[in-house]
Amino acid sequence: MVGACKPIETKFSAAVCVGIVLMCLSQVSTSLKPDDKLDGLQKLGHTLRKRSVGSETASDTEERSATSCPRGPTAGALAGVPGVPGVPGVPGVNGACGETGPTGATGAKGDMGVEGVPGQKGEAGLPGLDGLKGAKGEVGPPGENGDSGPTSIPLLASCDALKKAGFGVSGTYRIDPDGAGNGSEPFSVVCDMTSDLTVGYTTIHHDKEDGDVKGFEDRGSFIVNVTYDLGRGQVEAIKAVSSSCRQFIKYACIGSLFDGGYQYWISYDGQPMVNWGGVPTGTTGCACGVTATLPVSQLRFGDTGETGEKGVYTLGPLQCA
Ligand SMILES: [Ca+2]
Repeated sequence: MVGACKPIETKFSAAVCVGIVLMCLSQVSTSLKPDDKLDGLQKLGHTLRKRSVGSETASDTEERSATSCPRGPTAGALAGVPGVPGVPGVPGVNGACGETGPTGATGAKGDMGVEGVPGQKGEAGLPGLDGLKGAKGEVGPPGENGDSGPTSIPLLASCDALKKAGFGVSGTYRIDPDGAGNGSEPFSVVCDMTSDLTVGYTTIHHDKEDGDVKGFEDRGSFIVNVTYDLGRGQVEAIKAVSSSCRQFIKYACIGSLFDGGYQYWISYDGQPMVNWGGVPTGTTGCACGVTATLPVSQLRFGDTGETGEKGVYTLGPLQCA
């Protein structure tokens, strides 16, 4: 605010000048009492004369500087009452602004602000990693004793032999048809213990139990090769200790000739067999139920090449007892 600053010397000088003028006016009013002034002259005459000589130069100077003041007896003015103080002069003009002061000291630390509003909830984080595998648990208490079953299954020659020995549950058993320590090693077979009351059937499955026949016209041109679960040596060993074997075979056809040599099967020894049944009434089994010819090694079909001609075959497992 430099512009607001004014030199103060001007105001001070004006105040002193006005004060001098008013003091002179008070001397005029005091001089209106001539008796007091005359008495003063008589009492102080001698002294006044002595001083007037020595101070003549000063008196002349006073007259020139205050020409507006009425001149009275010098002795009266010296004896008069002191005048009233003059009126203060007019304030002088503001002085020039001073130089910028040094930087003040750092103020004290302010109070702590108001607590802020809580922020919004953040997004869900990524799923955590899988935990570490837990430690191995303690060993549990021992279980209760089971029922007393057959302590051991005897190694017999066939399923029928096992059935006769009291094992009536169908399932997988180990047999040794040619005897322990003789011929082939023992092997596992499926035993059918329930399809007959007294007979246990050693059952040998294969890979062609059923299928469609279509698109082959010539006699026996549709060929189905049958592969059994047991090798030929094991099959022969089973047949050797069995009194008979059976295998279910069926062919259902539409628009296709069954007779005439179009459909036949190949025996285990490679002979074409056309006897699909035709057994006399009252005879169990079929004409093909001859141990020497079973099992079926191949199926042959034909007369299914024209529109509306088709067939379905079914071939069961070999069962011997
Ligand atoms: Ca053996």
